[in-house]
Amino acid sequence: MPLERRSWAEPFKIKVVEPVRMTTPEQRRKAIEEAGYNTFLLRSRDVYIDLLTDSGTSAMSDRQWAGMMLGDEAYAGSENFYRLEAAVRKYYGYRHVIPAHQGRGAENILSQVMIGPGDVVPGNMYFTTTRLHQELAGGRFVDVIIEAAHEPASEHPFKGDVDLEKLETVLKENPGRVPYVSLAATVNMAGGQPISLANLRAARALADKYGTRVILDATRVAENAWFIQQREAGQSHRSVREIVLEICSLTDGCTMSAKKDPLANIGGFLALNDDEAAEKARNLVVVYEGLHTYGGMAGRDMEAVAIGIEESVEDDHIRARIGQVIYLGEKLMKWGVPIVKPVGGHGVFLDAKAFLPQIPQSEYPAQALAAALYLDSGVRGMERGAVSAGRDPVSGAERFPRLELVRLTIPRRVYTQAHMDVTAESVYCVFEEREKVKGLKITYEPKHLRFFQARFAPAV
Ligand code: P61
Repeated sequence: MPLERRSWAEPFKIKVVEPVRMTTPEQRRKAIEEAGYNTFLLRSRDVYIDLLTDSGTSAMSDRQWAGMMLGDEAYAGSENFYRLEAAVRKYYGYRHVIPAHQGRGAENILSQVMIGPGDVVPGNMYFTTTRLHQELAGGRFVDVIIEAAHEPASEHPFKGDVDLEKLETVLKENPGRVPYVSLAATVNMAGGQPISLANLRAARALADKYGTRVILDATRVAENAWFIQQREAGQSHRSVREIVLEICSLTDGCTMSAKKDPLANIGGFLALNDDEAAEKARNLVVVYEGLHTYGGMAGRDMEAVAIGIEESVEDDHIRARIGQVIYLGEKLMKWGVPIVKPVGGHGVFLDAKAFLPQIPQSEYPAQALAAALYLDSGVRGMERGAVSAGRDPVSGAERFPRLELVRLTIPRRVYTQAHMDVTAESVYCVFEEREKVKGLKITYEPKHLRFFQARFAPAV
């Protein structure tokens, strides 16, 4: 057999390990019942391979841990804030940096500063916390992502792209009522799908034409930059670092959850170029987060974020990070398991509608599939379908999105290829027995972001 040589391996070696626990089927049955069939309500000690999220679950580098010892825990003017500010300016290029405890803290401040009652916010697909803060500020989110984003089987290379006609219609029909265009890189709810530079430039031009701003959700911007490098014409010679800087330069500011790309366990920030908006944000941050030089983070956390930002834009890092996600996705595709194509940046998304066609969307097939996968092997994924979409704030009716997915999210630098193999095998076992999986009904539903705490029981 000819030797097939891999072109890359992880650009790190492992220095510290954390034991994980295997459980028996009976233990898992009891645990998922106690959790009301909601993987968010499982105790992590009952989870074998935790693919709930890539948020705050990264393995920090030795440099980041060393940086934690340099925490300047001064209430005001911490040295680490200035290190964070310098990193944001250097790698993302924004002028003003307002720290926040995590992404949604930044979203709250941004929404309160920019959105008023009756405003309309177009964007490339909703994200749960982002849309909720826009709605709580009186705005209405309008989805202007391309059609292909809603089709799991579409192989479009940039499913995060904006439908420019739809965007222009929203801008034209709502003069003076669009505070900004809300663009994410990569698009989480679409399956970790990137936006192209060409499309971002065109969206920017439309925003300029109608006199509004573009705000980026930069949470996974380095992952998006890698896809641009790999797939967009004329970009293959550029570094991820250069592309990240260009993406940010096409926008007026960003919100960031530093728990993702920047490889930290907690943290976030709002970054803006506009002096006046930044001044307002700096004033509001003291109400909700903390002083404007820590925003809810400890000094040591800001240091970890500053170092993590630098590590996150390294080509070798991103290649291995997304390479691992693609490894899992390709294995599942080879076995005929329906997933969102192309494989996304931060996880593999199972297409629950195609996986479990016997379960109507009103019985939450993705929720049922996430529970079934946990029962099989202790692998924990997350529902991203009707439960996550929640209810319309005005009518109260459930919003049934076209995508009904289970996300298997890969934490950065945490799991090995063997963990990916075990995961793929478990998904395949559930797939083989898919007709046995039954639908669910809600037994408890909280008002906001219901997917986090809702409880379920078998529908029949
Ligand atoms: C996640 F089930 N994401 O993917 P914060 N923007 C984007 C995010 O992905 C994001 C935030 C803003 C999480 C955690 C999470 O419905 C959920 O630091 C693109 O988490 O506040 C977070 O950043 C918010 C899981 C959030 C969820 C909301 O797992």
